[in-house]
Amino acid sequence: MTSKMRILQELEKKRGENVSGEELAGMVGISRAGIWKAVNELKKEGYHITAVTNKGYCLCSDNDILSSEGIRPHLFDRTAADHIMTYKTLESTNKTAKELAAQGAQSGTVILSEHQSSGRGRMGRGFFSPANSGIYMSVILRLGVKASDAVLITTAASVAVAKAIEEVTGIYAEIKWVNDLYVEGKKICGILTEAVTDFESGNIEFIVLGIGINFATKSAEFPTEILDKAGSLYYEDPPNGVSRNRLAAHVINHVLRLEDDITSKSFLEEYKKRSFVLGKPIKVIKPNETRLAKAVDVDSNGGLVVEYENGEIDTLSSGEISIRTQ
Ligand code: BT5
Repeated sequence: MTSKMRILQELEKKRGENVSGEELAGMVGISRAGIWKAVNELKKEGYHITAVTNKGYCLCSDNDILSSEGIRPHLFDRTAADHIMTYKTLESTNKTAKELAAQGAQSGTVILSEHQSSGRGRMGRGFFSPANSGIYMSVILRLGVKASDAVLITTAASVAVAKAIEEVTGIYAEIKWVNDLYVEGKKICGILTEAVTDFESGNIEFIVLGIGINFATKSAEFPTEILDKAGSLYYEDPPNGVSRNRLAAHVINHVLRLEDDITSKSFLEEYKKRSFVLGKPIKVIKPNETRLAKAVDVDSNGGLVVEYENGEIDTLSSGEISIRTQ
C-alpha cells in the first residue's frame, strides 16, 4: 500500500478527529514533510482534510469520496478492501471488471467509479451515471453455479442490494422483476449481470455483477427522457452517518455471501415480499409480440410465472415486462 493510502487509512480510522503530523509520520514510517506532501495530494484528489498548526490533520466527517479506505471500516471482512479499486471516471465499471477478470482477477474484486461516461444497462441500453452522486460498482465473482442459474444471480443480487439499502438508510426498496429497485415508484437502482461461460462444461467461468445506485442525484440532473422514471435515495445531502462508502460496504458484504444465498435459495421469500409485480396485471414484452398477463409467482429459479389472458401459464427467465394500470 502506498504511503498516501496508509495516511488515508489512519485518518479514516479517526475520521472527524485531529491526528498530529508526528503521529502519522510514526505510523506510516515517513517524514513529516512526506506526510504534508501526501496530504496535499489527497486534498487535490478532493478529500476534505483540514491541517491546523499544533493540532494536526483531520479527515472531515462529511468526506464521502469513494475509496477502499472509506469502505474498509464497514466491511465484515476488512481484508476484502484490499481488492477494491476506485476510479474517478471509467467508461463502464462492468467493462473494466470484465477485462480484469479475463486477466485472472480474483473473485471478490470490486471496481468502483465516481462517474461512468458510458454506463451500460441491459440489451444495449445506457445507464446514466453522473459524477459524485451515485454508486457505480462491479463485482467479479467466481461462483460454482451453472449458466442455467444465471437469472438467480440477478434476483439474489436485487435482494442483497435492497437489504443493504435498508440497513444503511432505513429506506425500503421494492423490486421490479428482474433487476430494478424502486423507491416510491421511481427506479433508484439497476443491476446488470454479465457472465462468461466455459463452453465445454457449461459452467460459468466468472460473473461480473454491475450495480448502479442513484444515491443523491438531484431530480434536475436526470436527462428528460428518464425524468419520470428515475429517482434517487436522497435528493439533498444524506443524514449524518449515511454515506456512499458505508452503503457500498454493506452492498459488498451481502454480495460476497451471494453463493450461499443462491445455493440455499434463501433469498426467494424476501424477493417475493419486495416484489411489486406479483398479483399485478402486466404486459409481457417479447421481441415480436406484447401480451397481456398477470404476474402470479417467482419460481425457484428466479423465473417470473405469468398467466396470460387465455389462462395459459408461462415462465419468463429474462426479458421485459411493464406494469399495466387498470
Ligand atoms: C439496468 O438496465 O438498469 C442495469 C443498470 C446497471 C448499471 C450498472 S452501474 C455499474 C455497472 N457498470 C455498467 O456499465 N453498468 C452497471 P436496464 O434494465 O436495461 O435499464 C436501463 C434503462 O433504465 C434505461 O433505458 C433508462 O430508461 C433507465 N435509466 C438509465 N439510467 C438510469 C438511472 N441512473 N436511474 C434510473 N433509471 C435509469
